[in-house]
Amino acid sequence: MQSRSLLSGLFILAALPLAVSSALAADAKVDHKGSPEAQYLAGAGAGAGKLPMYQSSDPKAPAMTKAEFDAGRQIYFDRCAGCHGVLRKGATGKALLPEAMQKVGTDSLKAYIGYGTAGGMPGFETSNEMTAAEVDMMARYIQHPAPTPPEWGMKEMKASWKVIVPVNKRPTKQMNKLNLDNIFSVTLRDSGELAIIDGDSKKIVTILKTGFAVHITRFSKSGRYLYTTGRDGLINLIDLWMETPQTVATIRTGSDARSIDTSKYKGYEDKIAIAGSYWPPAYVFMDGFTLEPKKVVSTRGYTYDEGEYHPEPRVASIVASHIKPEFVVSVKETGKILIVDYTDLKNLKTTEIEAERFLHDGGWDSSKRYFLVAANMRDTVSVIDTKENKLAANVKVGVKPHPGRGANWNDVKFGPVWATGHLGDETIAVIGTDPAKHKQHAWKVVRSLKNHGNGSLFIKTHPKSSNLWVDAALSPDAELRQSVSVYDLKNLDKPSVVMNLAKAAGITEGRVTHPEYNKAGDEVWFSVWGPKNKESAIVVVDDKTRTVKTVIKDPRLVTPTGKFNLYNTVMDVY
Ligand code: DHE
Repeated sequence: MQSRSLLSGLFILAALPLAVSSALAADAKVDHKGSPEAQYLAGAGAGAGKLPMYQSSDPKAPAMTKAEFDAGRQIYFDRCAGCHGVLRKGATGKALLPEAMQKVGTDSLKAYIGYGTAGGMPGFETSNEMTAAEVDMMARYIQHPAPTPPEWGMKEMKASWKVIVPVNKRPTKQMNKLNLDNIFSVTLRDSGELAIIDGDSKKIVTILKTGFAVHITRFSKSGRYLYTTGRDGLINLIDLWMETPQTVATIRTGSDARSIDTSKYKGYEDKIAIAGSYWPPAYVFMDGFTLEPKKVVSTRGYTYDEGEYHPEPRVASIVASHIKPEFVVSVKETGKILIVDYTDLKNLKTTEIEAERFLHDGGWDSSKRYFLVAANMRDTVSVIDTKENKLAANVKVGVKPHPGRGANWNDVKFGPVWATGHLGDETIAVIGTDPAKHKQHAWKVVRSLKNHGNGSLFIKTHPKSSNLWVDAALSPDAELRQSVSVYDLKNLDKPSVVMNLAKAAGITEGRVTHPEYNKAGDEVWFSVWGPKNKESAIVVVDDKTRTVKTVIKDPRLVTPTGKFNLYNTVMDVY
């Protein structure tokens, strides 16, 4: 296929490791069903596909009925926009503009979409994500001009905003007996729900309806409120003081979103919430107690390096500073970090820092002065000094770093360090983080550990632990993606011990991901993320003995992914 080689890079996508995709293509034994690789890259149902749009017609594009076009638009937003951008102008994946797509033609496009590419796109037909008819429809769809989803401004946000329980009707003290510091908020990805689990008894306290495929949970500084954002931009504010925690306000801040946080600085605790959107590309300040939208700021603009205008630079991670009244907002496609002072929203002061393009996820160093964020498509970790408000360093790491919030420890040789795993190789990069007392190691990769597989999503340790836990959740090898590596932080020259936690939970299909410690730092919780219609579980491991302590199973635990311990999340302990 001549056009196949011509186009081998056409659909290169954000985060799927090349080795994973090659393995997917090569290894017929790999289980593709409900493939999280495809879901990871392509998202799972942003809300933009549901909104009314103008459909323009191009006489050179292949024919489509209105029904096909509408279905194609929904599939595009659910499966493709995460990487190629809502406007198809390219984001972490390549641009898919109609003129270029028409040159490729329907047959070749069908082959790429159906079988995937060496550049990293999963095969949507081989993974059963799309039927042959849908692949054919999508091959035609992307030859048409991309419809633009509507903007979502203050008017739309206000219209979507609901206060279900007003502040004066909420309890004045905690009405339940939960040890709130040790609760876990667990994303039930494919059921559009959230489980609140009591970390002490390991019992499910409640399951709450949320936005679609909630991405993250963050908690207010006081620990009373829980905030989630769905991929569809629906935010839930949950009051943990109620007898049974319940949603007290909701708002839709956009149609495609991933990040949320709240003010942590002294005097501003709980007061201001901020949410970032992929579409429209913007961040929004809200009242922390009611979610009333206060101010929306667009992130459209120019790439930091080439000065090219980008129409949809998406908001990736947002963190709240502990040392200043500021939020740190990562803007993916332009490669900028915005440090936004929230003390005066009317006269907003923002420091714009040139970092690196394709910013994604990240966390604080142990001093909470430096924010380390992965620029995954540039194999870089950008380090932001939030005291001086400037870039401290861009550190070259392995292929497609993916830290979650990363892991901090005091290394026996190198002093304070922070670490990330990688999607695209088997290494774990350990970076020195203490320019004051260990200057020679600061912002350098001081160790490179070997993980049990590639496709790592999350890594974790705890100040009270001497273990480091790393998953390989997107490995194409079933044994590896069901296993985690545990390293002895006192002896990192020793190889890791690899534990298959899915097997320990009696689950055959599924992957093990997102280690999260309890407050005491003596247990580490893992999700065994099974297919939607099959069993999943949460495995609690005793950190000291490295043995399984409890397996939490319940038919309501549908596709658990991220888990957030209240205390560790509020205090940024990781
Ligand atoms: Fe995530 C964090 C974006 C796919 C589970 N993910 C983040 C953050 C961003 C992001 C920007 C940082 C938020 C912050 O800290 O403010 N994720 C994206 C994507 O764009 C991508 C690649 C595709 C998509 O369309 O969503 C994607 N993510 C996934 C998944 O498939 C995962 C594994 C399962 C799921 O639930 O969807 C997943 N992402 C997570 C989790 C975090 C996260 C659990 C929070 C990590 C933490 O410990 O803080």
